[in-house]
Amino acid sequence: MSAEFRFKVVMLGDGAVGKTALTTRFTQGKFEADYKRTIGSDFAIKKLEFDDLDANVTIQVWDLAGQPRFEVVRQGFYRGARGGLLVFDVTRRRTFLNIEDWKGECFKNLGYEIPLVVVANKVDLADSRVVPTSDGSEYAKKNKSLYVESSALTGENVEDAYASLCRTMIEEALERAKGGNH
Ligand code: G3D
Ligand code: MG
Repeated sequence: MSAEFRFKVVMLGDGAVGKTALTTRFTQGKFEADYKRTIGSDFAIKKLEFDDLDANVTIQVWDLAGQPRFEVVRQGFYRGARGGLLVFDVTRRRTFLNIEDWKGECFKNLGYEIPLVVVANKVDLADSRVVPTSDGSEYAKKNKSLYVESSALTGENVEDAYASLCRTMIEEALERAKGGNH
């Protein structure tokens, strides 16, 4: 029998970097508005199978709608998260510089660190790209994070971003089961 895992994953990053587009693409259009929309966040569900690990994973992807004014929304958004996508837009350097703040807010709210994948999104816009691969991958390496270059528009590497994060989350869950923290 395969092992079953359930993980909450949070989408982090500035407005318009493609968090919702990535989530929608990954969950194949089954992005269901939830009652939480009224207070500023939504989640969508997707299942992935990892035959080599004999594992089935249910991923609950949480996406903040805009910039909620209330701290309590943020707390609920982060609560219980086991992984995150730190998304920036390769055509806007500011969004790359801001991922550090998103990471900080996430860890502060949770009170513990979670695996993150740095996602350089909109690589289809090659002509207006200003953040090169070297900058993104160096940041990810320094933060012991995975690095993926994606396009929610073409679908390039979208599933890969979530799937590679899943592998790390599975490893961490197995560590916890052996008697680690959280
Ligand atoms: P957000 O959820 O992070 O705020 P969205 O961002 O997913 O709403 O995306 C913001 C805009 O960027 C949208 O355009 C969306 O279509 C576009 N976008 C998202 N990902 C990509 C991508 O990989 N490539 C390109 N070319 N565009 C992308 P609109 O015009 O609808 O505001
Ligand atoms: Mg959005």
